[in-house]
Amino acid sequence: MNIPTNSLDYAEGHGGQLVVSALQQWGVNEIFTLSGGHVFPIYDACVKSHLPIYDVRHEQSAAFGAEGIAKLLRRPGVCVVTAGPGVTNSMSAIASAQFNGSPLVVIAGRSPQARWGQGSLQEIDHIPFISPITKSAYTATNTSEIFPLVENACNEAMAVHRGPTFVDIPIDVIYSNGIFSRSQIPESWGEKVNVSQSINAEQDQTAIRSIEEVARLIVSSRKPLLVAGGDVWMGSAEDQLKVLVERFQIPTFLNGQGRGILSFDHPLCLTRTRSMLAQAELVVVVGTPLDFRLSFGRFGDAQVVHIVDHYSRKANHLENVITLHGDIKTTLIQLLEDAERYVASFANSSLAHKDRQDWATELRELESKELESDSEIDGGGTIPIHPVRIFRELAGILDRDAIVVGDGGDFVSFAGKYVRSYEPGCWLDPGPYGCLGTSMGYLMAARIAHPTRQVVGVIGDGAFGFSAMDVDSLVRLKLPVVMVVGNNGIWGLEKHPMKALYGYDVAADLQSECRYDQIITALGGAGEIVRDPNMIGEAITRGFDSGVPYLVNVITDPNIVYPRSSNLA
Ligand SMILES: Cc1ncc(C[n+]2csc(CCOP(=O)(O)OP(=O)(O)O)c2C)c(N)n1
Ligand SMILES: [Mg+2]
Repeated sequence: MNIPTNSLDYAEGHGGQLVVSALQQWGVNEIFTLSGGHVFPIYDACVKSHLPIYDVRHEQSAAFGAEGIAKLLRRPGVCVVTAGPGVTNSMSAIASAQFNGSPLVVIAGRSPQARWGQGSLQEIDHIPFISPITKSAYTATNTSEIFPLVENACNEAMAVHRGPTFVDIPIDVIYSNGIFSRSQIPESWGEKVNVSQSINAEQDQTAIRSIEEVARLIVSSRKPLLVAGGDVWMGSAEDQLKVLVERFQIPTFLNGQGRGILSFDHPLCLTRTRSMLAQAELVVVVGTPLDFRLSFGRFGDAQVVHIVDHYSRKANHLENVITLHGDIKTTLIQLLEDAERYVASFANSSLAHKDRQDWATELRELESKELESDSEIDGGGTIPIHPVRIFRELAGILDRDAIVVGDGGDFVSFAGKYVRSYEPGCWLDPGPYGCLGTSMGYLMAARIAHPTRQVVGVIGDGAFGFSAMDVDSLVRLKLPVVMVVGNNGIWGLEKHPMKALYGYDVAADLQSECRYDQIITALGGAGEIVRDPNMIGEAITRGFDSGVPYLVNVITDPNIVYPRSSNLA
């Protein structure tokens, strides 16, 4: 969905009503918030329009919740925060949304315009510090600007390359009445209110020429590999991607929101053999940056092709990469057409070539061997539990459309490797900004977006602490989810590297065997502690059956280190 579902030419009311009318054009069906008098009129409008309000215990969860909705439903996710600290508390989540290309729309209160500079409560100019982490950040200086600014924020957030946008509204402006009339937008508002902007970037002409070249490479390469990421999902291009890899039999890795575009059991889906990227002749990377997760785009001698949704996503640190930019779905459709033409006109395409078939077979066999060794890795019945054992148990319990939220260090790296994704839009990780504390917001979003599916969080004990109080919101708002905490009693991803570097570590220990399950019980949910690996499965099943937020506190072995090969810095 790349256009507003319902475009209004006229709206009137107090500032809150103008905000909500503008949001509803995009099918926005909820807001996440933490209370503040600066934004009461928005609540009033939500109540009158029957728009659900999800109120949380820390603005980080409001912003992550809204970002989660944006990622799962591919439309603007909206949080409403109060002036000053409400905004500063949201900033890590806004920065995460920028890294993830998520259409997060942040509407904030602001101290009164009429008294600006006189020292009102929470008076701070948000725009200078919010601008660098958003696509646009504006202040509504009169009530009639509110509707077009909020509309613009949604359009801009959804336009490629997607990302967060921000509007703040002074308290004296939002409490006043105003009208919006599309035919009467003053030209003097300029780019601030550009309601006629095009939503999608034009397909670039030079890109169209390069598409032919890439098609030729795909057809003629004897050792191709493909990597697809979140912008394929966000650009609704998952079907085209699947057709491309199936038609041209390209073994494929998926990362971030791209997971599940090929199901885990698809013969072309690879999860364990990333090191083979360095052996490929051609690596096509679609809809994900060439960052630390992909060895900064350096794959041995492979020719690298990078397909991105906007020219700003080009990897400027690399040379000799062929970059195609423009709407990903359109690019893939064109690529498919050109590749078919190339196959038809050149009998010597390598599609049927033995080398190419051997390559696919080699990868498949390697992948199968790695998968078979899972049961050796997870330590079987060892106590304390090996974290990988948890994912073996989960694999037997989760439905194919279950939503898995990951928040933590090593525990989430294990999750990334061992969780099986079968459908797109079922995996929420923090993304390349790597911010701990996403889980409660993302879990709320998952439950709201998909009320009947299994929703499970896999959360490090350290990560859990960042948003633990928002278990209260899950309970209060009746959003049942299962949280599996990998409790190794340490900040694992920091403790082990520090020890390796210095021979000792500091500031990396947490309480051993802390009863996180009792926190959730105290807050009105339920939970249990698990020390025996044979009890993990039953405990998780009890969680799904409980109908309340449920925490399975699994005591894991602090000596297990995730075997990390990627260079984080
Ligand atoms: C907000 C934030 N603070 C600090 C970090 C640095 N950091 C990355 S992983 C990690 C450890 C996470 O510990 P835990 O959630 O218990 O997972 P474990 O590594 O122990 O499995 C830390 C502190 C971060 N990524 N984000
Ligand atoms: Mg830990």
